Amino acid sequence: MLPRHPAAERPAASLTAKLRAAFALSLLLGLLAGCGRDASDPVGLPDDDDDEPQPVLAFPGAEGFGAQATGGRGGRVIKVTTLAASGAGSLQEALDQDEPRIVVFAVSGVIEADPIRIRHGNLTIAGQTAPGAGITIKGRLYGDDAANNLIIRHLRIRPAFAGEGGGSYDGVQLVETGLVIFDHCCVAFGVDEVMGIFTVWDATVQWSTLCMSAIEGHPEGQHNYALLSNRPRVSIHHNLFAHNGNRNPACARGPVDVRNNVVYNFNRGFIHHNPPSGQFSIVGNYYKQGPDGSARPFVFDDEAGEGLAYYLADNYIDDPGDYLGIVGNPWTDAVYLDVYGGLGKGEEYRSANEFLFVDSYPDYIPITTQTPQDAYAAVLAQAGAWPRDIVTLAAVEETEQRSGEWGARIPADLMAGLTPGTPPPDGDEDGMADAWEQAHGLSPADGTDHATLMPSGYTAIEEYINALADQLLP
Ligand SMILES: [Ca+2]
Ligand SMILES: [Ca+2]
Ligand SMILES: [Ca+2]
Repeated sequence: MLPRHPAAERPAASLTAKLRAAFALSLLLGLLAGCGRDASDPVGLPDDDDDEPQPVLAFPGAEGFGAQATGGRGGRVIKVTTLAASGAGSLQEALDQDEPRIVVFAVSGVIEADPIRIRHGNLTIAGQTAPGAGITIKGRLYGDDAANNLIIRHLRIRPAFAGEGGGSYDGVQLVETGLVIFDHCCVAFGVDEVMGIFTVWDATVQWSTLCMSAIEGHPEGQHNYALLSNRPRVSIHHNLFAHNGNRNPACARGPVDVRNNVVYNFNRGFIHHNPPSGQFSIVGNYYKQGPDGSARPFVFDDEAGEGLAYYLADNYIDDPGDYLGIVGNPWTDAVYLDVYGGLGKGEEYRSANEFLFVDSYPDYIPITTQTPQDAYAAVLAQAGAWPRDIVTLAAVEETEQRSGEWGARIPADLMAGLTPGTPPPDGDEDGMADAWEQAHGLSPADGTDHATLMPSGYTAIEEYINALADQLLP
């Protein structure tokens, strides 16, 4: 199951086949590590078909269509030791390596580089390892074609575009890429979109913030848009979209799952910009009107491709004076129609029943679904990269207080309020702290035991970085 190079329309492998592959991988990793756990040591792997374990996901808590990314699992651990834009020990140098790799950080602060470029896939970026202040890229994060299989966590992307001609200037932009999960990332100040994932499939964007898109610099004029997607199998859940006028998100090719997001101070919420096809679940989202924009939650264009169907349920609209409460069926909700007009499509495209993607797509991991009110509280409490920076804190506070305004409000000091720390001792330089290794039966004098398969089914370095991510959350 590693490395994996998914093709755009490749049928999903069966879960059973995946688990067998995982089992084979575990044996391989154990042998490679040279210090495999005792054969009798339970590793949570199947001993017969009736006793299959839970699949090992990108990380515990990964959900949706991108949840089974493996990133750099089993590969090299590369430690970023400088905030320099390039050169020895830099993030860019780590991204330039063409092999499975897990990138950890011995520094925290601002990396001023535009763009930072992901040149090869099979990559995990573990921003949660950056001591004290996390990592902010002052610039864009772009990927090359076919840089497949990415796990990106706890990273802030804060580009600062000036001038004109920003027609394709996004905060994050991936192209022709499959199997991607963004978790607890903060992206702001995009000129075209905050996140351009137009040609990305098998993808999840979760627990992230997409905020304060720029209102200047685009040839079409004001173009403060959030997220654009035009490939199938995309999950967008538990994110904060704040101060983006449009594309919150824009997705055109189902299956797409847009669930439990908070959308604040917007003109249009979910929308198409390309002929749509397939199934769209739009469930449990919270749409909050702000000072700018008309706060129209659903905008479906008049084109209809193969298998087009929408399932809308339990979406909350907080638009004082116009609409306050859950909209069940917007096609028949007289108040909704009066305030926001039609949806752009007839009710014949509405599905009365929820799509059970898990039945049709074995790689799909169902999203833990909350009420929109609970999702609102959870997203504002937890979304984004931790520790939160001044930009995310402002976006969250303004969403709570129904304040703020559109535009890229780029602070002079991106690290305001944050204090870089020092990393814990890691004598063997395998990315895992000495003390953690000792507490988990590993050797702080063995620089190769990061690939040891742990009882959880994750490799040791993954278990370490996953624990660090958990510890960051409030
Ligand atoms: Ca774009
Ligand atoms: Ca170590
Ligand atoms: Ca070690």
